[in-house]
Amino acid sequence: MGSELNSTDPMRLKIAVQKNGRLTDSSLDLLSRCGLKYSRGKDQLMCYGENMPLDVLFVRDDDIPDLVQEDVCDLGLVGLNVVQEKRLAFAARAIAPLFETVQLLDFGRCKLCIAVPDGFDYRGAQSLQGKRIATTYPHIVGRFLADHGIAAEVVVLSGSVEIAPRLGRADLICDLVSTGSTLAANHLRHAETVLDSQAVLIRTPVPIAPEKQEWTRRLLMRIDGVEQVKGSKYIMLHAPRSALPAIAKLLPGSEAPTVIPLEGRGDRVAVHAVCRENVFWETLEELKGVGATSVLVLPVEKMLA
Ligand code: PRT
Ligand code: ZN
Repeated sequence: MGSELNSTDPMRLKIAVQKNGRLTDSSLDLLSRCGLKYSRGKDQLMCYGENMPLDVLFVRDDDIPDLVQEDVCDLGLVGLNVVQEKRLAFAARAIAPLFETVQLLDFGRCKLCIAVPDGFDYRGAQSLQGKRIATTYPHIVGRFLADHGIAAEVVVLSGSVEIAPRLGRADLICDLVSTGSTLAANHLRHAETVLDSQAVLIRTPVPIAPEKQEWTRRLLMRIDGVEQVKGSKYIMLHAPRSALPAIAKLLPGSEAPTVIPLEGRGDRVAVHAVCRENVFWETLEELKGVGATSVLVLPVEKMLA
């Protein structure tokens, strides 16, 4: 009861997260990695941050930009596809969008694609002329058609887009694809990518109440820190000083490694570096090839620039 009262406190930050879907686990994992402790009951619509003045609202992903637009939430975690569709829908109604993308996040990757039935002779956007395209993204598809000067009919569906051609409701579709297995199972094939999508952090461009600004700043910095270390590795090795230029070339995305002389080992030094990309066995073998020994690769948990 106490937490319910507190969670409507206007001085607490609110972040909208998908309630139950593909983005839910990764969104909550991101907030946990930012240090948020919360308790979530089954079917709960809101949960109260126990160690930060931050509450999580669980909603359908399509509602997330609206909640930020209406100032119910300060922040949201949602697919770029949803953000773009909403932005174009607002533009069509001459409404200024009150949500802006702060950061791309390393999950929820997919592509919004035009897909055609097997046997459809697709030769670029011109092949869409006069066709019926089924989609749940009418504004993005409308923009794509307008950009290519194509007149086609957009058939708006709320789901199961992939079966529209078989049902005779459309000639082809525009839908999200990740592995491609849904397309294959429905005898469709990728023809064109309309949008590369992934989860994004959105926020209101309206100035946040001064009482919430400090925690907004801290949370955004932590999210940035979590995103930066995803896939990053800390690498330690010993090598001859003369091999340093070759080692710098081999270490992916590393900046200014720390070089420490090794007591009583003449020319040999210890090298410590953060690599912004994964370090593969091939790289370790090449490092060995230029004289590196005692190579250790460790995961990076947190990073504050
Ligand atoms: O109930 P709610 O409205 O919140 O959920 P939802 O059903 O609208 O969304 P959900 O959970 O399916 O997806 C949420 C977000 O995840 C999307 O807006 C995208 O940003 C992202 N995402 C990533 C995907 C996919 N990958 C994806 N593959 N969203 C949907 N799909 C669907 C696609 O529509 C198609 O039906 O998966 C099928 C294709 O997958 P493959 O692997 O067979 O190619
Ligand atoms: Zn949805």
